[in-house]
Amino acid sequence: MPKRTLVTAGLPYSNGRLHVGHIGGAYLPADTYVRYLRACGQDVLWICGSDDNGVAIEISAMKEDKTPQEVSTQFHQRQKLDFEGLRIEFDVYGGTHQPHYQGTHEQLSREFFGNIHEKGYFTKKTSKQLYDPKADRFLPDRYVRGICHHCGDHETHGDQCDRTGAIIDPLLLKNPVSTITETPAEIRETTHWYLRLNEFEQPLHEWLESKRGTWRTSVLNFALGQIKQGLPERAMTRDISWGIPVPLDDPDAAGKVLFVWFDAPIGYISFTAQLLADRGQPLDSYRDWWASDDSEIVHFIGEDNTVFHALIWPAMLMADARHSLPTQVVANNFINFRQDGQELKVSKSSTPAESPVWIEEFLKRYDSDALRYYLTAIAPESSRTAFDPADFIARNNAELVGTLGNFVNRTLQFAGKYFDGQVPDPAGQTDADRQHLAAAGPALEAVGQHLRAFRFRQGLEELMAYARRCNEHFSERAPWASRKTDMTDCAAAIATCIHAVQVLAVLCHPFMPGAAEKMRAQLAAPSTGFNWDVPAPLPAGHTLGEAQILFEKLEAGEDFA
Ligand code: B3M
Repeated sequence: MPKRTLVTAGLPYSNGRLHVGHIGGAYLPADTYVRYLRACGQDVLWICGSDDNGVAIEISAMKEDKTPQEVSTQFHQRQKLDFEGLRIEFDVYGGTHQPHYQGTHEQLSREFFGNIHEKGYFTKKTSKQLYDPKADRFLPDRYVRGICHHCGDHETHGDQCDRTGAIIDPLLLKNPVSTITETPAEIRETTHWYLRLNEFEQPLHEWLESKRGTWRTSVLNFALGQIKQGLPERAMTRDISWGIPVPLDDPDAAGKVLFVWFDAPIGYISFTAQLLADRGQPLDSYRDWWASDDSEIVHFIGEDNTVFHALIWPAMLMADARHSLPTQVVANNFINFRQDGQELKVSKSSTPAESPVWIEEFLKRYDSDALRYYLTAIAPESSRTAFDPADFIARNNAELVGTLGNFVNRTLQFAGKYFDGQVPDPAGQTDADRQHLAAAGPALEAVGQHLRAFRFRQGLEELMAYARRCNEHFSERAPWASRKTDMTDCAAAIATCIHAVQVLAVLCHPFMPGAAEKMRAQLAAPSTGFNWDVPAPLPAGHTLGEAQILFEKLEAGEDFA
């Protein structure tokens, strides 16, 4: 039985467009992983969707003079198109407040909250909170900013330290200011339901320790470090109007909603449930994925989401006790944008709207595989990296066009020109040919090993190392010379290289699905999906497809603003 794996990537807030940093940090590695697992014959579900509730969407709506529903639907649709353009192909792209998903999402979120409440893990507490007297409302999370009480030397929002990701107690912020009216915040009393995270310190510690050797140390060190400092209780309800009403029959709950970080991860489950229901399966069949020892759950996230996926979400799952804990949390660092020697954060306010760092803009000018390649090559797996336009163009031209594309092109052009577009007879294969053929299996194994261990960058390097060997083999075998002296030898060399193109199509598929498909079309190979195995060589006499350019050469100094 192939293993079942459920893969998720952090649900993007539906209040902005996606940029290269989002993609390289979570969605692309996850999509690459999914494609690889499927090529290995595994049963996979790939789940994502928009995070539509909460403060961030409410603030955007306020600023844009729209309703939260309008804002979230607009960006939900935009993000969906961006993902499709990049060939990031989820099984479902739900949305916590999108009509088709909202019902199931709300139902499961209410059940979660109700269950944890019944088990007594919440403390109902009236406490002091920051309040904006001008806007006449409380200021949870990103509604307030002030000087970070951990670092003491920079401004941050009321949910977490923008620099280290640590949990913030908004009451400890120095000089807190409302982000709605920019007036100083006051302190007033309000009632909320707090999850006593401290009760899960021990089980979380044991669980995290059991992940040593399989999880990235950065994730473990961060999470274990937080436990060491002590996990504060966290309010799981909020004084805002956009979200899921607190499902309690208690007058103090009136007008309050669930904390967005309470319901958002439940979105992973509710979108799974909705997907399976849409496929005609019973609603609770999601439990085969979420509550079964045969299923693994892998979360891909950006670094700032670590505290939620490695501590708070697992604590919720432990409290609820009806679902499995994540098998793996793969957190990547941020990708900045390098311009004129400076590293900048991509942001709505400072990055020009037409800059190709926004995916919508990128796709108007460039091919998605070029971006998939570059973002994997600079994947921020152990530290922050930067998207550098000059480097993007240079690597596209040298590596994709000059190495990979060049090998595929020269091989297929040669077969087209001198062998009537057919696979030539391999009978005269030499030891060098046989050695090259024998390198295919180890190349697949090496790339696969890296992907299984979430080392996407090294996986891609192995692929390129194989592509370079292919090019060298072509050059060493010099078919342009043997064509004039020894046609049997020439035929064997080209047959060997055509087989290497077949192998490259398999290797490329997780990273650059478009290029892989183009290679297969040029080979006119039977379309049986991509299997992570050395493909059977196309037989001599097989008619190849039309040769076409795999990757476009880009001009230096293109229009990255
Ligand atoms: N929307 C945060 C973010 O986009 C949040 C992720 C939710 S994952 C359950 O960074």
